[in-house]
Amino acid sequence: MLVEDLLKNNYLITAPAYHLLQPHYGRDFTLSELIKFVKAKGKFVIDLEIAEEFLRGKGLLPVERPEGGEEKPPVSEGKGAVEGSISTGNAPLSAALNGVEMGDTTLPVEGESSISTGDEAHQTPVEEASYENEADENGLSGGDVPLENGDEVEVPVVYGDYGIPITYVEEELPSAEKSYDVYDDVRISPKEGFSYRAAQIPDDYAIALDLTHLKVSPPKAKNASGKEGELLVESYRSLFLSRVRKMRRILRENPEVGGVIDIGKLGYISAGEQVTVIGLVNDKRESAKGYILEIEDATGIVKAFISRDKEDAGLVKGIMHDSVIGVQGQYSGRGIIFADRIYLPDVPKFRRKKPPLEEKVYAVLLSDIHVGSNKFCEKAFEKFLEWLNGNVENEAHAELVSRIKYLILAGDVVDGIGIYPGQYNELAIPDIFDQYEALANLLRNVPGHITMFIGPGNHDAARAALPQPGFYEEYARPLFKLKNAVIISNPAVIRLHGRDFLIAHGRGIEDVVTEVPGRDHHHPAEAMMELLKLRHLAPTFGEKVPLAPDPEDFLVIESVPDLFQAGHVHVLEFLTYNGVFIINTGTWQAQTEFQKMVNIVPTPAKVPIIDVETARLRAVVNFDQFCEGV
Ligand code: D5M
Ligand code: FE
Ligand code: ZN
Repeated sequence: MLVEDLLKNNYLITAPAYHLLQPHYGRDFTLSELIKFVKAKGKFVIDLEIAEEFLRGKGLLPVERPEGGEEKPPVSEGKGAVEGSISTGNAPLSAALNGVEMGDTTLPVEGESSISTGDEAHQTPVEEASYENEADENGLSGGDVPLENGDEVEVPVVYGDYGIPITYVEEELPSAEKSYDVYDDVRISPKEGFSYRAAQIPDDYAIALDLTHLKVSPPKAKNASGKEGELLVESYRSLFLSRVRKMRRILRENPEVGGVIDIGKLGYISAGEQVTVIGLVNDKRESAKGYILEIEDATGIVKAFISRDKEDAGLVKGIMHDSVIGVQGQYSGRGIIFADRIYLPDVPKFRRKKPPLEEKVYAVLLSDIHVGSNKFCEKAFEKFLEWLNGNVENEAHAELVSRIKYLILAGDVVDGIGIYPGQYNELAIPDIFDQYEALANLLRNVPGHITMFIGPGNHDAARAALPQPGFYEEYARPLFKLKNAVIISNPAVIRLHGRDFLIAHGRGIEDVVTEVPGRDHHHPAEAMMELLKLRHLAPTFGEKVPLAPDPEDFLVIESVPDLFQAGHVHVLEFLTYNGVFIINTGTWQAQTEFQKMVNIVPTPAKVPIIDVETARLRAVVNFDQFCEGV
């Protein structure tokens, strides 16, 4: 059946086109011939015009169409098919492609992601069958629908793929056809004679933090005795206990932190004694004279007061809800500690230098490509690919390109479907499969000696809650098939030639800018520095960033990285904090309507190049002159 075969390949056909083509299908032309023809036209809806052109090309139709000679469906004597109506069964195309979610926000179910693919259209043939029956039973042959009270009203009639009339009472189908480019004709190969030094240098990478095999099934809703929610609460409890345990280990590396006791043992302490506790910050409040923090560990809860005149009171503003800190002070004997010191987990001020490398190698760090968005800077990205292939202006650029050995993509690699209100209107590629196909078509032009590391973000087909173990393979298959790509989790730690690169998409930044005074999304590297001080990628529970109820907290920054990369905010910014190079790598998407509304001003199409040896910035190459809307 032509319709089904086309649907399987994600092509739609209008009723008139169907009636024209079907009699010839399998006899005079094959499916792949038709698809090739339509694909070359950049269309995904086969309408009468395309069908005629196709048949004419095969000599199956007279060259000129007779005046008014439109094919009518042979099925009924009713009105002709509504031209331009797209056959998607009872699901209007806009609904089939639009009102969709990208996975659950908090509790995804294993193997059951609710990502729209436009697949709703695949139901058509089955539903058509039932229309056929209904149509027969009701004796519908035209546009007159008998109502119960005997009145008759005129309603528009649309013919389904099988020529069966379908009565649409409500929504008109969009008549505009959509067509889009998935970059399958973008083919760039290394410039002849260009010599890549990096191709001679052996690969040296390991994924030091890899969550791609993390099991993503959430705890069951009910426990053995049928009680709802208990297992979930238990999971979160073990997540936070894991967080406290890991942070204790980190804090104990600080020689200033000593004599830590469990909060539950404070009862044995006499008033006036010095104590140190480590725990989650449940609550943070300002009082007339200072700040009151509520601290919780596995054994109990205690309040800590720090007076505004203490030096460490300045640290309070950077303490986010549910982060873990240490507090040292005098125990009052009545459930309160008068704090002298506050310890953030933080990173040590100085780091031991790593042994030098024999040769310079570079890594390109990117994020938020947003392929599929109509604001994706495709031209700039293609220019960047050409540059990677040795089309450079001068020797300085040639040196950069020649030594690039790694390319890291930190999430939001495609724009996804149904991510924010009104996104559909800003999609150039309204299909998640095609978005990944398009991305892979671009990335296959990255020279083979460059290893790509690709991780997910909140726009990707992946678990929405953090951490994100990777992409759902069934949607992002083209990425998995790229020969020189390694799929990484969000977060991940990539060890390049002995240097640790912590890679995260960076949603935690959202909570920093809402919770920490003085931080905003125009300065994402500063917000990342706050996360690094707290040694956590997204500490706050229950605000903007959904955290998965995994039994272990993988968002703790357990070992001090040499470099910390995130994206998400779409603004390129970098700084060095206590020897860690922090960089937000911007985007390849020009400002969207939504971002205009919330005053986010992106800095698209900038390519930061990292010297792996020093884990510092070597250069930023700018392609934004090729990005429209900047
Ligand atoms: O995020 C792109 C930018 O938009 C980033 O700065 C976060 C911001 N953003 C994303 N969602 C929201 C909501 N709901 N409110 C305010 N700001 C938001 P991206 O992940 O690429 O959409
Ligand atoms: Fe993004
Ligand atoms: Zn994002």
